[in-house]
Amino acid sequence: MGAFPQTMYFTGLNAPVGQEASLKGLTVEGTLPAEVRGSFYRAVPDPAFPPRFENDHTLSGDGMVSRLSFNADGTADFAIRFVETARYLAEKAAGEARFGKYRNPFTDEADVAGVDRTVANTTPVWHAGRLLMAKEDGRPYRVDPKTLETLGSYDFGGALKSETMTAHVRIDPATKELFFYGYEADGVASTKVAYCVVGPDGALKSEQWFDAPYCAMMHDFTVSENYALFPIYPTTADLERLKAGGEHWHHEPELDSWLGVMPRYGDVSEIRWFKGPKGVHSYHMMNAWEDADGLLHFDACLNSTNAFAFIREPSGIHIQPWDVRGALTRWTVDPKAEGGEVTETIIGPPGDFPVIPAARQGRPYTHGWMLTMNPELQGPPLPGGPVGAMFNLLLRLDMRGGPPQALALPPMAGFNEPVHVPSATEGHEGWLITIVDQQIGDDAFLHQAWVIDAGNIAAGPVAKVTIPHRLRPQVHGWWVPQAELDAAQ
Ligand code: V55
Ligand code: FE
Repeated sequence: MGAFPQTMYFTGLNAPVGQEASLKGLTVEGTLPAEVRGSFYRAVPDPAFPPRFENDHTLSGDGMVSRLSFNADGTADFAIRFVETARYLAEKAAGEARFGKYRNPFTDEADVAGVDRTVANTTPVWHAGRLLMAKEDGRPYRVDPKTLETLGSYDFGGALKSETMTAHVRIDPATKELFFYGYEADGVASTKVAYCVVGPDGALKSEQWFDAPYCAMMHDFTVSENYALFPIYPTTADLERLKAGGEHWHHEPELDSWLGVMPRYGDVSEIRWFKGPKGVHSYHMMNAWEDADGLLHFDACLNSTNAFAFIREPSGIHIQPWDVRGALTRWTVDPKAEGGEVTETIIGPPGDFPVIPAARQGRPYTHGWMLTMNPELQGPPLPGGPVGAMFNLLLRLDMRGGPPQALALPPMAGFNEPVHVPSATEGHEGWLITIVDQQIGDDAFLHQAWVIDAGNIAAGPVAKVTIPHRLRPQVHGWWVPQAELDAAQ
């Protein structure tokens, strides 16, 4: 096997790092709020070996789990380790990549046939005292929250039937239940979706299977107080294409999108399908909530097509990244109706990585945060991430219609998705922590964690921690308060 492809997915900020590290006692500049005590976990794809296919991309990278811990004494520690998946271990033993294309097992070498091929690279999920590294194409891997040691593939103590668990879960703030689903639940390109509810003790209480209208990339979903909402966008998989060695996903602009809605403790036979516009796509939802009239609102970072060029191109969609249209978009339905069409309202700017306070999950909410591109930036954005450019504007959106707040970065700098740290002070919106990447020379980067007052983001960071280790862009992160870590010992 040769070198890494010299494409945007493996160069610049996206250049593979693959170094495990443990760095103690990092200096915190500024004033770290006393409430910011705990660990910020991040999922970082980082291929241990050059891929077997030139067109490989970010989403195939081996999962690394990183931990930035904010200690009682006001210092910070940083650590990052590979998730030792069956795939990572098999390739490490071989000394080279043996698995083929993204989510296409038919392109793997024969000696790894049947080996779990997930790379656990998308979200560190914390629930019931367990840390799970999740990716939507397989079951998660459990890791030790202190040492980051891999504890093995996790199936809820043998209870989970689905072969997959999404990287986007929802935790009800009142019941502390974990709601998740797995799509392609019984094999690649299947329409089977498993809908699961886990009790606050971590026990899988229910797993029900249903058929999606077609096999779609179901990256995220939401729950409201009373409903579970499954969006279906026309980025589709096809078994024959996979067998022929093709790509897992093609985007199909002529297909309808759908929103499946069911009572969240109901039976999957109660799912009602509401039709949305053709050809649209969203990776992430901000929230779903019910109003006083019983209408159900579903707020997503919606785009006119799939945001990833490596999905558009094989689909024959040849447009420039800046020609992808997007907006924070609300779909409203009457959940008591037998079906119908969604009513669409534009409620915010283009962008992605929506964040809300965990306490407002599934409830009416007054504000949220997201990332976007600064239209006024005088200079280039920082190339990096799966789209090819890092977001460079952090927004606080007022969901009641007030003006947004913004925090802009200079040219050649980018934000990773923030996590929200709640505040115990009445009326205080808490804190955001985000890794900011800056290019400071040829292949030289500065990586800092910024702690920002969530209600006053325009003021800039109140504290910064420089991480003296080369960091690749993260996918998602999770904040775990120190008290929860201590309780999980
Ligand atoms: C995404 C990320 C993935 C994936 C599918 O960001 C979609 C969206 C990091 O892996 O497999
Ligand atoms: Fe995601």
